[in-house]
Amino acid sequence: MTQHIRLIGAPTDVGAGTRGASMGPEAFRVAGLQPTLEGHGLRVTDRGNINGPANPWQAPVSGYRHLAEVAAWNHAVHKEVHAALSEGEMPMLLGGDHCLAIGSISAVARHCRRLGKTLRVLWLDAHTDFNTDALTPTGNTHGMPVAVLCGHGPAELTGIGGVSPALQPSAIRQIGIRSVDAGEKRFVRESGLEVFDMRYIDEMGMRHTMEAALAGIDDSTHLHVSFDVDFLDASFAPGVGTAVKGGPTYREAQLCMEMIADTGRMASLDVMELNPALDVRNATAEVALELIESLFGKSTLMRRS
Ligand code: B3U
Ligand code: MN
Ligand code: MN
Repeated sequence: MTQHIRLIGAPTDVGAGTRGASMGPEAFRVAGLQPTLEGHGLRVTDRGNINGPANPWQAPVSGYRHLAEVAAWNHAVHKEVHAALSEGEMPMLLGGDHCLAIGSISAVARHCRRLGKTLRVLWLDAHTDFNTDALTPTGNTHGMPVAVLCGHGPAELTGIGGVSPALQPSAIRQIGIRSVDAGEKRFVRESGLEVFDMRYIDEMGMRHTMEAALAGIDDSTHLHVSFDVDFLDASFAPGVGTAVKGGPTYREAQLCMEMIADTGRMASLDVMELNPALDVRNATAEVALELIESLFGKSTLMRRS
């Protein structure tokens, strides 16, 4: 069956510490996202952009910046992502900053509960995004979505999707991690999140890392990929708000995506944190698009059996 992909743009940087991710969806369109995927035989519908409140650019209040606006955007994302899944299409959320994964993944979790599917989330990121109001050094909610999805955060966010926690830490595998705040690190350890950090990738290689992260996936698994573009090494993907050096190389990132495609189980996707204001001639959008092609099964010659 041909996969039918539904593109959902969420043009906001309301959860970020640097402005510009709000332009991400349009940069992907300019890079040719839809025709490129169609060129691989995929069906793609672009639903345009979700609307939401403007970024008020205020200081944190009780540990959070823009909580009301973040909640409004995430409710809207939840609704659209859930509608796509209910109508049998594969949602591809175009961020927007990574706080929107709260809306997206809570919708995926709700869909999985209804169908009795097992959810596995692959979180490709330089950051663990596991801060809380007490731990965050910034108040930016794009540093918090994983904690919120695991039930740690304000009711305005943990309650999106109706059931909190939306996820157990055991459903998540994080890959590419290289920047974790001090308190956040303790909380990650305590919560038992499975993190394949850059040291793990350096020592074991991307192939072994992905085999470990994808272990246990079967026919009943709904695989969700949350791709924060800052996962990639900043040397070839500079167009992100919080670039961190020492990330996966282009080849490592390609292998990561190819091995996800080989499972045949990816059923929803977020592509987040692209910041065209910091990019160079849309190169980061283009590189992210090349990786998305691999996620959908593009290979140089043919798949190895
Ligand atoms: N951990 C820091 C920085 C950060 C997290 N996610 C992004 N940046 N993109 C924070 O603000 O929580
Ligand atoms: Mn992130
Ligand atoms: Mn990140």
